[in-house]
Amino acid sequence: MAASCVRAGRFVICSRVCRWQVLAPQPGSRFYGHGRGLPEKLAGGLKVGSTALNFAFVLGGTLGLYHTLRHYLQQQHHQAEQQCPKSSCARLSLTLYQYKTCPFCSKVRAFLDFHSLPYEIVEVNPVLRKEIKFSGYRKVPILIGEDDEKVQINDSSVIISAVKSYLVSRHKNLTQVVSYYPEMKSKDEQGKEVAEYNNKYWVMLEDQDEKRYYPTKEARKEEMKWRKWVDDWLVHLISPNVYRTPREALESFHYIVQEGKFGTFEGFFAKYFGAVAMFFVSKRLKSRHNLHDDVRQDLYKAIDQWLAAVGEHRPFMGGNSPNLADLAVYGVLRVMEGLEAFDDMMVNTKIKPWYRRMEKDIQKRQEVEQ
Ligand SMILES: N[C@@H](CCC(=O)N[C@@H](CS)C(=O)NCC(=O)O)C(=O)O
Repeated sequence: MAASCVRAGRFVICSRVCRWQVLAPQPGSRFYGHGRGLPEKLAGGLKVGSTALNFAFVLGGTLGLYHTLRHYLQQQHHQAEQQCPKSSCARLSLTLYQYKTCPFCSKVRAFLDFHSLPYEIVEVNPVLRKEIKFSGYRKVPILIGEDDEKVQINDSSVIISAVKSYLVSRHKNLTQVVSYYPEMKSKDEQGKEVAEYNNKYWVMLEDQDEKRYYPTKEARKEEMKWRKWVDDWLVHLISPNVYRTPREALESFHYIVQEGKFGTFEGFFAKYFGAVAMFFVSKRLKSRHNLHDDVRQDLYKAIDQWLAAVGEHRPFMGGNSPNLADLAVYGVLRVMEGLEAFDDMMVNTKIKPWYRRMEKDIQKRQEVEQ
């Protein structure tokens, strides 16, 4: 599987990726009492019979109560969902080794933020990568987790599945959970050794929890299918789109250098040589993945497929709250924020409402935690 970062000698050239958004709390009411105040407005501005006024008052009050109660119950549900049933969870510390602009890393951050898990970030220098010298696995993201003992977790999807499994498991510590995702070495088309992981889209659940997390078998299957789609397809549309033209490639690298960890010379080199190299690499990726000449068409088509899968009857694929597939799609797409490809996607597809809901949902969960 081709990554969105490509090595050119000692240099790693990555797709322009995510702006790490600090989800600052926003002022706003927590209560949705839409009905409150309605009778007063009616009485002040209009001549209305007392029966109608009473009716409006009762209706307004009921609606207000309903929305307040619903919001309260949703919060309770969220808190119950996030509660980790083991004492070791209180000691859990997490460190994420990342490139800020890598889509796989952004996916992991979206997941950790959604679950309001605190974590430290170590930004890796993409040229020397000495921050991950300790690791035989040479890609990012890498997550180091420590509850009872320290454990290294490689690969974005394994990280997400393993940490999710750990959060819901009643007895298992992180090391035990990670052992369910064994590494398998294989060779890619070029004969290069690559690491793959068993069960990487599978969240390990005890029988009694199964229904709580996945109301139906189809819900679990659907989540896995679309998480895999993100890794196998969506992620490969990012580089060809953000390096589509020399101007876009330069714009992307300007952002990468600004956000990443580069020395002065490295930064200069990365910006100009990286942009040129990546422009050509993106053309190679385009043919490797059989993309249209106009790569935007593939991006729009992918978004349409995703939205069709979510459907119109639910806010997220996960129903009333995002599931792991929603988080994966969101995590990957947001790496294009601020770039032309992102703006084009917003204008030429119907992704905006879902995307904004995702932003809001993650922000809301962080506010609740504060
Ligand atoms: N399957 C891995 C892919 C990770 C990956 O390709 N990461 C890129 C950064 S975007 C990387 O570290 N590349 C460095 C290299 O290939 O040397 C995942 O999901 O985490």
